[in-house]
Amino acid sequence: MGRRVFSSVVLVGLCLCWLPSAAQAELVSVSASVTGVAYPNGPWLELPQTGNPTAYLTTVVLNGGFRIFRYNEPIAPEDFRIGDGINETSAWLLDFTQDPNYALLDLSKPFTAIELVFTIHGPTFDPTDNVSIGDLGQAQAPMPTSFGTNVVDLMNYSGQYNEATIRASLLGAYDPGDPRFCYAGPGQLSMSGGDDFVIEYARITITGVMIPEPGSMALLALGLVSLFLGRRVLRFKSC
Ligand SMILES: [Ca+2]
Ligand SMILES: [Ca+2]
Ligand SMILES: [Ca+2]
Repeated sequence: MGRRVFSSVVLVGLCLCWLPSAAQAELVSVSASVTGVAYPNGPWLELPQTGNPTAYLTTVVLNGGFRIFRYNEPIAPEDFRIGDGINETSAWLLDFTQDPNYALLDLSKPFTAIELVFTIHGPTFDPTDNVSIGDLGQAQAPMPTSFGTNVVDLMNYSGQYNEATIRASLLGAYDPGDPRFCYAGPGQLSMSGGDDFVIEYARITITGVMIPEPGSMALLALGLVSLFLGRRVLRFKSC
């Protein structure tokens, strides 16, 4: 076997070894989070229990990045107290475009992992409460298992909360039609939760396929050309 043929065989061998790893997609993770303060140090607001209760429906108390309000007309004394973790709604916006890795995430391909982390406190735990993504509604929305930090795998949670629906929610725009909740454009998720807790922290981390960098594509093309030329040399020598 001549030296050129041997070199070509080595080249083809190297290319065959290298190509699968080059073609394999790399993964990238992006996160968005919101932080408030912990119960019972939250910004309680005591509204007077006189006057027109419906006027209170426009009152929003800010707890860091969380917006706390009474969803329905207040009736019980706790309804007039906003930020005490009883009978109230929290809303927040997760903005993934602030993560520098967001531009690297290929939104046209399914995500490989979606993790929700949230920390809640309050006077009385209610297992029927939930935290939801605006577009997906409260049906099957993640429910906390206890006060403190909850970690939820959202990839195949249930029903409306799966990879495809969450990715669609991230790609689209969501207008809640209610200024107390958060509008979410592309790259953002509008979330809310309630009604018997103060939320201190919320984060979603999404892992998906990384958009191939131009340098990697050029390298892949070079590998393919090398492979092609190597085969041409082998064929010529064997004639
Ligand atoms: Ca309250
Ligand atoms: Ca309640
Ligand atoms: Ca409740």
